Amino acid sequence: MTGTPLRETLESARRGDIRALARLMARAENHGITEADLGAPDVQGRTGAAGTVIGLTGPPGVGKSTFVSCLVAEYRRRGKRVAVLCFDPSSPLTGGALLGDRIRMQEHADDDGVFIRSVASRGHLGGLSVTARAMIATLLAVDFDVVLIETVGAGQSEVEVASVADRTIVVLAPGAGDGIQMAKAGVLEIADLYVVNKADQEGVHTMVRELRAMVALGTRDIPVVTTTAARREGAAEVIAALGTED
Ligand SMILES: Nc1nc2c(ncn2[C@@H]2O[C@H](COP(=O)(O)OP(=O)(O)OP(=O)(O)O)[C@@H](O)[C@H]2O)c(=O)[nH]1
Ligand SMILES: [Mg+2]
Repeated sequence: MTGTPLRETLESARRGDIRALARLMARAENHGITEADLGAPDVQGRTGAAGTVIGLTGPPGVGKSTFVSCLVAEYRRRGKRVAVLCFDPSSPLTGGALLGDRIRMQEHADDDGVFIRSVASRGHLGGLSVTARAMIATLLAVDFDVVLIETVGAGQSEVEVASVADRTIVVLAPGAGDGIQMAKAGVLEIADLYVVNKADQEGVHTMVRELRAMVALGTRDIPVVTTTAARREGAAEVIAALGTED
């Protein structure tokens, strides 16, 4: 991006120039753009109503990416521009989960209103949240309506990402969701909404009951919604439960 001022590149990206957006995002990922850069009056531009940032986290394999793809489809149906960032804390060398993300979200590959990027988050200088913040701020600055952030596992990076999201969804599934381990890691506490995915499988009712019992002990009323992402069921209900509808 040498030579091209940030403001010009932002303008191009806003007009739908995908390569300009890709350049901006690479720069944000490499700490070449800070939130302060984007907040400066001369580059902030016309972003009046900022978009919504939704974080999704949960144990490996519960169907986060499959569900994110459903959410993207539902938001697109409502005319929203949607960006997805998948943060993978595993080694950049394995790339396994990143490949999985790509396959799950393939259906949106040709849609200009959808931007999807996987980020191998291990080894990021200055912590994941710095990178995440810069990338999210960039996406909001180019007028994406919804930014979805997927993180895997049950550790610190999830809690960090939740701190940059407006709403955080913890995705679980019967059998796979180690609730106790997640509770210990503080992951369950960051939820604004629980999604119990794989509702087509056994054990979903028990899991919902246990989560509701847990919620009842707390001070916040956190909705529990079941989904079957593999059958594209539940995204509209989740959006309604998030309360982010226009
Ligand atoms: N039975 C059933 N399987 C599902 C459902 N949703 C997703 N799956 C399957 O679960 C597997 C994992 O799905 P992913 O979407 O990759 O899960 P993930 O949570 O993103 O996985 P990681 O990113 O690796 O943590 C895939 O084989 C999906 O097809 C569902 O609603 N029901
Ligand atoms: Mg995934």
